[in-house]
Formats: sequence, C-alpha cells, structure tokens
Amino acid sequence: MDEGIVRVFHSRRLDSLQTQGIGKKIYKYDTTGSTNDLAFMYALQGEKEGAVFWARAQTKGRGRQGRCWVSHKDKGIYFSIILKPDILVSDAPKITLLAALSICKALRKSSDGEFLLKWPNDIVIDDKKIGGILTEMNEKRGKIRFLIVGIGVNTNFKRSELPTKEAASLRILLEKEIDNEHILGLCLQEIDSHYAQFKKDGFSQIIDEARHLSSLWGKQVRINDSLEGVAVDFDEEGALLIRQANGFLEHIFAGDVKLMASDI
Ligand code: BT5
Repeated sequence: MDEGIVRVFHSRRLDSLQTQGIGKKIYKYDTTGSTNDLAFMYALQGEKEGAVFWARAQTKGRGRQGRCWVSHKDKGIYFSIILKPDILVSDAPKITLLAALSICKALRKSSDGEFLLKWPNDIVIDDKKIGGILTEMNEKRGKIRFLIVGIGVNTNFKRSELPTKEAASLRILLEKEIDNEHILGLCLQEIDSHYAQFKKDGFSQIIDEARHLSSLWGKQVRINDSLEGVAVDFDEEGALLIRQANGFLEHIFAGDVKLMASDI
C-alpha cells in the first residue's frame, strides 16, 4: 500500500545536509511497495539526477534476482537515488561499488564499528549483513539513461526481528535507538562526495578505497554456487579477482559470493 508522500525536503532540511547534487530533493514516504519502483517511475517522467525516495517501510522491498529485502517500519532506512552518469551499461557495477564504499564510510562516521563492503553489493560487520544495494537501470543502445541505486541499512532491528542469523543492525551493535534521519544524512553526504569524485577523476581512487574496506581478502569463496577460490583483489574496473586452486586468476564481473564454511 502506498500512503503517498508525507514530506518533501528541499536542500539542507535533512539534518543540515550539505551536498552538491544528491538529496537536494528528498521525497519521504510512510509506506510504499519499493522505493526503487518509485524512483524509476519518477525518473521515467524526467525527475532530475540526485532526487531521493525514502520510505519508513516497504511492503515489497526487494534484493537482487527477485529476492526479498525485509523492510519493517523505522527498523531500517530504505531509499533510492536517481543517477544519470554518462557511462556504459557495462560500467554500472562501478556505481554499486561506489555506493557500498559510501555506506561503509557513512556508518564508520556514525560509530567506530569496522564496517566493510562485501563485493558486489553488501555492507557487513563481522561478516554479518547490515546493508544491501540494488542497482537497476534504464538504458538505450548500451548507454545508461538513468540508474536507480536502492539502499537498505538495518538501523533499529532487534535481533529477533532480523530475517536471518547472518544479519546485523546498528541497534544491536550500539545497544541504543538509532536516529534514521541522521544515518540517511551521512549516507547521502558520502554518496554525494564519491559520486562527484567519480565524475571528476574517474574510478581509480574509489577502487583503491574500496580495496581497503573489502571484507573478502584471503577468504575462500564460492561464486554463483560454482567457481571457488580465494578472493585476492579488485581489478581497475571493479571486478573481483579470485585465485583458483590451480593458480589461475579469474575476473568475476557479477554474481553472488558465499563464504566457505571454514571462513565463517
Ligand atoms: C540486496 O540484495 O542486498 C539488495 C537490498 C536492497 C534493498 C533496498 S531498500 C531500498 C530499495 N528498494 C528496494 O526494493 N530495494 C532497495 P541481495 O544481495 O539479493 O540480498 C537479499 C538477501 O538478503 C535476502 O535473500 C535475505 O537473505 C537477506 N536479507 C533480506 N532482508 C534483509 C535485511 N533487512 N537485512 C539483512 N539481510 C537481509
């Protein structure tokens, strides 16, 4: 059920947000199906880059490949951003990694937890998932017309409310109620500055920072339930490098990463 917009923030209304482009306009909803759907619909109607769609709850929050994203009211932040980078479809995963890096850094600013990114789209702490990113796109002849970057971060979930044992929340870590608006502001600020950096200087500094905050190095992983190896690096395009048992280095451009039992 979509209860409609409850509030539209125009720049600097959200926790003194100081951004160049992201979040100049924030549509806040009480309950919606999926903020990615809202953002997509608005983008099709010409909404500008940087507009943010934020809901207190989602009834059809989703992950990749039709998986569900549990989105109980005020237990997390659920938001989607319209971006219009001048890039090819094949470069879209860079923006997901950029967003994951930004969320890690935002959470590190909110507390001293060791938040890491788990390629390609998770934010983890102690190998437990605290956030996820779903990037969807509209393209024309291999070029991006717009991207919708949808982000969920678990803020106020109690342990019993989390969907899996492998999930975490800020509330459990910090043992206090979390201010969602404050966390959203930090996230938007970080995404804004990394996105500006990406547009100005390209991807190389971003990938360097992401390398430092990756949870996977040295771990035995399985990709898409088939290929196995040790995660060793990202390449300059943001692909994951896996060293297989035969010594061969494989570049993985997309997929699901499972940690093998010995690493959990
Ligand atoms: C993701 O997918 O991690 C992407 C999640 C993106 C959610 C945001 S919220 C705002 C925007 N609107 C949407 O509708 N979506 C985006 P994936 O890697 O496929 O992971 C999905 C899996 O994570 C599920 O199958 C569960 O196992 C697990 N999961 C579901 N809800 C979770 C939660 N709240 N916390 C931690 N893990 C969760």
